[in-house]
Amino acid sequence: MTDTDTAAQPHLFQKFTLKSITLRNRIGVSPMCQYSSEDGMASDWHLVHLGSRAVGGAGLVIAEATAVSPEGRITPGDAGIWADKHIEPIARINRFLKQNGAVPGIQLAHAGRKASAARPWEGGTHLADEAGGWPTLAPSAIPFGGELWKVPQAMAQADITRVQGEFVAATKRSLAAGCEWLELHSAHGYLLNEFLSPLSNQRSDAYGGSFENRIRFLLETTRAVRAVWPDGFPLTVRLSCTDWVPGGWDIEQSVELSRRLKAEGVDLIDCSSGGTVPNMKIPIGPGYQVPFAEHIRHEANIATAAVGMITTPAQADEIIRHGRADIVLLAREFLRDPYWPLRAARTLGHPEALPPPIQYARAW
Ligand code: 531
Repeated sequence: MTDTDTAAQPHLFQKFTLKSITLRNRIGVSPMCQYSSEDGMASDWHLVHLGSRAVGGAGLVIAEATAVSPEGRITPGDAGIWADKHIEPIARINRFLKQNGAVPGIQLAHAGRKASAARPWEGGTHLADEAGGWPTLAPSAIPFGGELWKVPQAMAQADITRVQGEFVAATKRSLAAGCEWLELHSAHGYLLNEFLSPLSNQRSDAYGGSFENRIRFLLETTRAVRAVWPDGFPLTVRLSCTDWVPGGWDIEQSVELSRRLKAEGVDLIDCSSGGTVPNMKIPIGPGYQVPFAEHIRHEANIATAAVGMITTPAQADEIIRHGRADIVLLAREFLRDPYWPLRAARTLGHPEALPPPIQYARAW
């Protein structure tokens, strides 16, 4: 190792400040459904699942897709934040995350036409109402298809207004629970994403048809959420940057939408893809979604997160070093190793970039 090597901190371990919030490094835990809640409640599982990744050195820990209403859950086991009783269990987790150096985030979600499904390990297919399922909502009465066969109810204006109110109420509860980073889930074919894509939105009113109309539901929801979420706390939006289907939503629409979201006070775009329709042909490979984060960062002049098949420290550091994204979010790699950031600092030759918790120091 040369002097130059030791002098230069890996880019992955540089601090990142967004509004009044500073992450200790560029590594975040991507929201990952645990399907382990009863009546939406966060449990000891969530404390250990999220808490161990803060102990492992993540700068940001985003709690899984958390439903703004019972109807908005993907499965009966989803986490939720539709009632005040949900606040304290999340607050307990957030206190632990902060004590261990991570910024606590939450992803607010409504599953739209993909709601009312069995947990993945119970088959993942739609549940009939008699089998513990419930009626679903979407921009248009078009089923997702395949095993998600339920025909959703096309939302009336009253439904649109109610769901937007649910996002606002969920935002206030997130704040009360001590969350400092809030993400709206507008990807993977869930409700907000369903409005964006012409494949799932075939409305003929002000919320469908043109690009301007399809983005209206998300922009209005964002505006309402931003109004109650503190200016100093980051508001982010996860997008599926492309449907991977000709004639569907694509990266250029995502760039223009990102500009509009920035104007509404969104601070970062979390760049994912797919999930709007079944059986897409996706060129999956290491970092396959990074080009979306890079393109949006440069074209819309907004901070971005890269996510999807990011696994090695060198790969993650390269993404940050070359300005392809501001942060990386890891999902499955964090399931394999909650201490990934501690290991990454050592693999990159800079153990000083992330000291271990004092209790673990003799092992690191
Ligand atoms: C995986 C997924 C990724 C990309 C497109 C569609 C699906 N997901 C995402 C999830 C839940 C489970 C599996 C969420 O975004 C909530």
